[in-house]
Amino acid sequence: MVEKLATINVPRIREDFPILKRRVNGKPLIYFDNAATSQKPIQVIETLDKYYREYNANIHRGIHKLAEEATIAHEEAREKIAKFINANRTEEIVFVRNATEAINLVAYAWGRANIKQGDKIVLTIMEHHSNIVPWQQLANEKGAKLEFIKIDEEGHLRQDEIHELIDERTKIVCITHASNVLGTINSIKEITRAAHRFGALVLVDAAQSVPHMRVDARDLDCDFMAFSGHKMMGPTGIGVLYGKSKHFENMPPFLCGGEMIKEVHTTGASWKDLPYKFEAGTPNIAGAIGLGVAVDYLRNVSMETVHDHEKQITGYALTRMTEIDGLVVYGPKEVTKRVGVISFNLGDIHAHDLASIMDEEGIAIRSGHHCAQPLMEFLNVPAMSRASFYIYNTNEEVDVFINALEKARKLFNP
Ligand code: C6P
Repeated sequence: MVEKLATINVPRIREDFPILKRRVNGKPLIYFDNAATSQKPIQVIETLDKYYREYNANIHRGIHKLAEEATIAHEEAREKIAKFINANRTEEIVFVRNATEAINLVAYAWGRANIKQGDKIVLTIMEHHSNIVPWQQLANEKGAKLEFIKIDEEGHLRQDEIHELIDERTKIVCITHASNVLGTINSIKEITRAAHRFGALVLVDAAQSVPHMRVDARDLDCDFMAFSGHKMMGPTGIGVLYGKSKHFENMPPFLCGGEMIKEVHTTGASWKDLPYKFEAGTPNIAGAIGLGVAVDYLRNVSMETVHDHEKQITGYALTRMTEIDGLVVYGPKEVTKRVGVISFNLGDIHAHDLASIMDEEGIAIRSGHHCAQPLMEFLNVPAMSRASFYIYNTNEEVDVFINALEKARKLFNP
């Protein structure tokens, strides 16, 4: 457990992240690829180590001591996550591998049972591929139609399209809470109000919001919410699907096999109660327990503090980036309207070349289409570079990054 931090103490927080002591290409590592995956605090690393050293066992079936300890720790993690996003009930939290699997679960289990020919699925143009392709597959299979809410010049969803596209034929609206490219924070409550008026459900892709700001599933009133543990200081291979229990209860299972059944006969089978109906096979036990500790860590810092720090560093970086000639930043200008993700291009330098130059300086950024090709097509941009921040990043690191950008600019445009 970390001590409660009244205000953010970044040097103290950095001590919890052993990887931040690394040097890359002879330079101190500057990790600005947090939207891809975050680094892990020692509390999470030690939790995984302790689990495998001291109480590794399969859960929900063993009578022995180790099985009992592992089961308790796994279910405590579920409770922590339910509280963290203010779910109504613990059984509304289903453990999956990642946000991608969570969305696929809904598209297969809810989608196959509820979508018919002629129905509409409304997405937005800023969705990650994980929140597009499962719906394309479903729509192809059922003869349903996909429609995309587009964005204005600043990267905000177009109000007119929200109200035009969500209509009586809409069965589900699938929307990212925060864009992994533009950083835009979408107004989910407005979407849920618009969708529920027509009896449509709302799935929120919260992969880029839950790690960085307070997210209250009950307040948003969304029907489903998907996020990944690895982007919020937890281990890889563990993610969460939140769903209102009334929907989960009426949905058929997604994957079938052990752990999710009540009884099996040669003639058929019956399902366990929620949430186990959706958790077939041996789960990622260590991953779930590790994610619970990541949630403890974030709660101790406080999500308000996390968000405030990221707003501060994003604002500082945006201001300093205006000093670089030929640098174009995408997404909202106002720092309160975005998470700590800044996508950009610098003159004619290809995003991958820029990322390589940054790497030489020990700076990890991402480049490419960021798994958002429809957005890239809409903006008519082949690729972007992206810096994304977390609570352990500092303004001093931003200064090093700005110097490296200026160096790259001079290299390509002497
Ligand atoms: N975005 C990025 O660098 P998974 O891979 O299932 O943990 O997360 C998928 C996903 C879904 N939605 C959004 C908004 C995301 O940003 C991501 C992951 C990473 O932007 C990897 S492409």
